[in-house]
Amino acid sequence: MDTLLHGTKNPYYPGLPATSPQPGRVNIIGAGFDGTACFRKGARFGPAAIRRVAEDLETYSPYLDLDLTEVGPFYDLGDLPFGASGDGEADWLAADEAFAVLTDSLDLAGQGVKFLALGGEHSISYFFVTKYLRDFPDLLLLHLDAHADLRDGYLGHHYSHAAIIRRCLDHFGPGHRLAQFGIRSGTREEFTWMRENGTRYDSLAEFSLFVEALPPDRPVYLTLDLDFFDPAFLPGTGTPEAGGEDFLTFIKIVKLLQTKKLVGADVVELAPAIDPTGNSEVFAAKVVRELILALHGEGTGHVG
Ligand SMILES: [Mn+2]
Repeated sequence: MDTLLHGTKNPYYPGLPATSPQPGRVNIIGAGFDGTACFRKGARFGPAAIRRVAEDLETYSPYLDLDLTEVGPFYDLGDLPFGASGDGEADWLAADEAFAVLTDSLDLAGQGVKFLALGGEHSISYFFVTKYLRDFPDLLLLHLDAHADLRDGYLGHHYSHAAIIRRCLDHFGPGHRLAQFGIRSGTREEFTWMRENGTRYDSLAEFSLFVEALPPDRPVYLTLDLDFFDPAFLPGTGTPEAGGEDFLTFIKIVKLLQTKKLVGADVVELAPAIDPTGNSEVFAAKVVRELILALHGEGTGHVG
């Protein structure tokens, strides 16, 4: 069985096409899916939009003082194949299975395989997060999002994008931890749960202190829902929420993560057609560039 759809253009010079995950390297993988989206669909076109506009971005980040052409090769695995039955859950499970076929024999921790997934609605993070939880018994899951995503299923979908953090928690072991920032929408029950479990950080100052205090060898996975950003900056997302963060706040967080052991990340919920100006996809591609660079650290507190 062919696990990946190939033929996509390289997103970034000098990103290289690959048919299997490359050890010790950043591996980009697209997961274009919006089968459980409840409000406005279109996230299935996110990966293609990011790849298209990324070709026109500078490869140098003045924020991190790193250049994509200098940090060593990284790879693009193409897109995960979702089913085409029209049954959201069945189609999603097909991609979950494809990712399992691709990675079941890998030990992400031992082999240093790093994934950077491009969504797609937030439910696709489940494929990656559950694998990371298996391979890193002390994983910290960092969740940047407008929404708590802690519902126990939503509108009939067990694996709904509105329930995705809850579905990841199903796989948490005693050494795993969740930390959330940017959350400004959810039910009273979700907010009570976050308060009781101490997962939600209310201010950037508080959240920064938490990240700064992490041991440099603590593995961190970042799941970034682009509606973390204020819709004034990034309107091209299915469920926008006023009162969000800006790009420079994100950069402050990335600079902290650069000194930590960032082992994987996903960037989800870009729905390019919702923003006819095209600014949202360019914004998202810039976010992705910063994360590729931040992922190039060796987990020792240094980069390069
Ligand atoms: Mn969200």
